[in-house]
Amino acid sequence: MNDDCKVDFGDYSIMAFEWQLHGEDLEADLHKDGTIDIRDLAVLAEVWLEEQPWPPPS
Ligand SMILES: [Ca+2]
Repeated sequence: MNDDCKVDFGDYSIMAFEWQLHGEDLEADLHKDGTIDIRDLAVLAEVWLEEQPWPPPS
């Protein structure tokens, strides 16, 4: 989320800041539904501490 190609506490803090917010331009809306909730946290947990381009290449 913070564009350093690594999933760590920098990203977690962005999610925590946006937690339970609603909107279209939320950085932490990984499960694209316009809300920051447990589904986005699940996506973050899946890639925790991985280093890769984000979004992943399709
Ligand atoms: Ca979401």
